[in-house]
Formats: sequence, C-alpha cells, structure tokens
Amino acid sequence: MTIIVHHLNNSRSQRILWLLEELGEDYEVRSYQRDPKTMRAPAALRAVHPLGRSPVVEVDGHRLIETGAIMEYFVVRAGGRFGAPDDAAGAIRYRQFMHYAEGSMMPPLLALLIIGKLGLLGRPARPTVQRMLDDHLDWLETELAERRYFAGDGFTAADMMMSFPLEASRSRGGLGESRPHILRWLGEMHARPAYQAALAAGGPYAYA
Ligand SMILES: N[C@@H](CCC(=O)N[C@@H](CS)C(=O)NCC(=O)O)C(=O)O
Repeated sequence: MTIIVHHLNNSRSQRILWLLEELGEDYEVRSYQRDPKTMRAPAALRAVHPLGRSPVVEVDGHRLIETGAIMEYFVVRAGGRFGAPDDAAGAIRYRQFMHYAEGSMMPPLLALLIIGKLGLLGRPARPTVQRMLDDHLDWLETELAERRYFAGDGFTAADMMMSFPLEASRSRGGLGESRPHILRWLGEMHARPAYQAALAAGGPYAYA
C-alpha cells in the first residue's frame, strides 16, 4: 500500500520525507503551498485532517499526525532502524530529544515568528524570548560537543527530529558561528544523500 505524505512547503513535513528516504521507502508526496501573506496552510489540508497542519501521513490504513509520532511509527515498522541505541544512556537521550524538539524547542521559535510579524508592537518581547532560545542553543552546543549525534555515536530519528528547530534557529533565532558544534552537526545532516533526496522530492525548502 502506498505511503502518502501530505507535505506543506517549508515545513516540518520535510523531516518525514527525509526519514522515508533514509529508510528507502516508496512514497507519494501531495504538495500544499503556504499562503504567502499569512504563511498558513491552504484549506485543502483541512480536508485531509481537521487541524489542517502538516505533516499528515497515510500509511497502512491509518492517517497519522504529529511528526514525532509519525517518526516513531516508521521506526517501529522498519524493525527499529534509526531508533534508540542499545545502551541505556543513549536510549534515554534518544527519547528525550524525540520529545524535546517539538515540546520545548519549537515554542520559543514560534514566539519569535509571531514577534517578527508584530513589528514594532512585538519588539519589547523579543529580548526575553531570545534569551529563552539562547538557553536551548547553549545547552545543545554542549551536548553536541560531547557526542557526534544527539543520541550518541550513531545517527537516529532524534537527529531528524532536531533538524527543523535548529534550521529555524539558524534562519531566525541567531544560531551562528558562536556555536560551532551545532553548525558542524547541521552540515553533516545536510550532506546526507537521503536529506538531499528528500529536498528533491519535496521541492524548494528555505531552511536547507
Ligand atoms: N507539533 C506538530 C506541529 C504541526 C504544525 O504546526 N505544522 C505547521 C508546519 S511547520 C503547519 O502545518 N502550519 C500551517 C498552519 O498553521 O496553517 C508536528 O510536529 O507535527
């Protein structure tokens, strides 16, 4: 049965395309374009799921939402490939970063996006939110100074989960040369053939 990925341009669903490429799965991309003014998804995505957000994936007779849950579904389906490492500490880090990417790291990035849209009105809130994001980036820099990937020595789905918040941080959150370990990691992620194949499959992506 064909896997269908409902993919919004410049969005979190890029990570699902990437995982499917890493796994060597066949899949179909159904593309949706953001409204250039509001950046919201088109109404057509609400016809697929009431939340109208991406990613939505159709697989094995299920309709899945939520990037981390979708990733875990495919990891289990593939017999654990790109899943948690065997050692206990690595497995804890894997689970932590699978949840942390959307649960803790994305909220200040979303706040920065809204602050940016508010213009002058949003300006007073920016330093506070930027400090919140800086705490995350400082911690992640120390994590990636200690190990090559987020869970340990091996590349896992946790790295794919962490790509979007760190790409967004580079684009609008001040991530730059002062954090060389994160930049080293991002460079490695973008150099992966499957990452590049996912870009070709998904169309233009502003964060690569
Ligand atoms: N935590 C959810 C977030 C889903 C989400 O907000 N997706 C954004 C794309 S990055 C979206 O569809 N936005 C369109 C809109 O808000 O209209 C996940 O990881 O799947």
